[in-house]
Amino acid sequence: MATAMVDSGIQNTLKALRIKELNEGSSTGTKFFSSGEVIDSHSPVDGTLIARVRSTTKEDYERIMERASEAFEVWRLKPAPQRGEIVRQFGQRLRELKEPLGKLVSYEMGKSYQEGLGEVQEMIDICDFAVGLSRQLHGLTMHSERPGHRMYEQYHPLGVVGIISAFNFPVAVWAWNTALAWVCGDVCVWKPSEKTPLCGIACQHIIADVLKENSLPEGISCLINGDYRVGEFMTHDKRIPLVSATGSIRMGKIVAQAVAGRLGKSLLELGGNNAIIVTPKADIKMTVIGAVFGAVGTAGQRCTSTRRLIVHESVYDKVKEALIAAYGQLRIGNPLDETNHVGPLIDRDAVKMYKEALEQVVAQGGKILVEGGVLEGEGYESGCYVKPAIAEAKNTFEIVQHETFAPILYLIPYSGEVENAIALQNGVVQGLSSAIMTGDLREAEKFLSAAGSDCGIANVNIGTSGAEIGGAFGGEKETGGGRESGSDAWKIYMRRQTNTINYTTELPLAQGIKFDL
Ligand code: UN1
Repeated sequence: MATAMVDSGIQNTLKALRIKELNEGSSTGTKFFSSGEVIDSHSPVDGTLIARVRSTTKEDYERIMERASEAFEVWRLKPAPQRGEIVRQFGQRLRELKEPLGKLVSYEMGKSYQEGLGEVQEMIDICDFAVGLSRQLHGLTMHSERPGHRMYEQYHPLGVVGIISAFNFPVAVWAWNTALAWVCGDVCVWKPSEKTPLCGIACQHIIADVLKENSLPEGISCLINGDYRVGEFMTHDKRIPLVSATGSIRMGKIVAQAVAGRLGKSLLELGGNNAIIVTPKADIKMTVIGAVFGAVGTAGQRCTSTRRLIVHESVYDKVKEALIAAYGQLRIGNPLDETNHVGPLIDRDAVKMYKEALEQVVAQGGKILVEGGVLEGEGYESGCYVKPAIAEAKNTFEIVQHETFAPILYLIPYSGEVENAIALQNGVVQGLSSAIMTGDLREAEKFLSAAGSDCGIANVNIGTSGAEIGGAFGGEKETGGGRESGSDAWKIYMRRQTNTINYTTELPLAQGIKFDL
């Protein structure tokens, strides 16, 4: 049950990340091994069985939770800047391992090597952010209404944070959560997607080494593997005050209800149905670059992928033609070959959903502008490579209202003022990312106003994907309302305590209440 045969470049990558040591029953290579049923990790790049990983049983989970809880006792009392130092070392290790980890992300998940490296860069960036943050976990000081009293607030660690992440960002989303949670004094239990278990193991190895070198308990970072049933261990576990989950709206609703049922907190980053509005004042060249990268980058499998292009009728034909020409240039193939633009979808189930979506858009009255299809033949043996497609559609089509995790772009015309485009953009249940392409200040400001985009992210003259870590990341409506990574997203990983201290020999009551004995 050891690593299956893969080509030598990948063997070296696995070796650098110590994944070659994998064998049955010790899937994490650390003391936190799991012993449940086997999960196969197939690369969508070439269909190879890269490795087999054991999933986590309930007994394993209990053991891991014990270790996590013990580690929390130690970790929460370490001064935050010292916790930041550990995260700094982790970021340094990521710098050293950027290439092999980026390559594993590319090979196991299927995104381009450049995007794999970009994902590791996001991890490094959030570590840097968290290191600075470790000296800035500020609360406020307030004036007490009572004489001789001082009032302030402070933030304390929460405890064990549960992280459930998706296959499409198999390493970065974990880091957004852990880097912050760790400086906040929390310990983390992570369930990566069962579609990308090796990325999880690689990350666990990296942090486990850093913890060991610093004589810290490995329970600060724990890994569990498996499908939704393993995720349910955490959502139902009262010892986990916060569950951060990234995935589909369907999954998010289940997680939210389970966690709310025990009055825990959840941080949800769910589906998007992101649009770019293209007004008559748009720069068409910029629009095409932003739209094409947004729609076909990561083979349309980002939460932030551009799914809808809402184009003013006066520039509609021009934009349409430019897009068709650009799609004609796209090279689809092995994502480790840097000359290719589009890699495979994650698996054949995803291909099936892609095909169904294209059938449905036609059945619902849409018109295909750039033909899709599944690629066959040499280099496409995994059966996961598809052609990015464009369809003319109406916003109200049921399929357009739905997030299909595939490179399908819907072109939707609008007429009249920008308000009409904003109404279309907001006319979906999801609220993650949005963008407007315009050189007109009034249009841009309307889009950003309180009557503008209802999304968590609203960009001007930038596409919908590729957010930087410094801003809070997440969305409204059925995207779940959570915020991760930058700005003050750290606050969800801590509990706030208000402290009032009386330094007099009297005990005056607030609100002027008299209670004389
Ligand atoms: C996701 O798809 O879940 O903004 C995250 C972006 C990336 C993160 C996407 N920085 O496209």
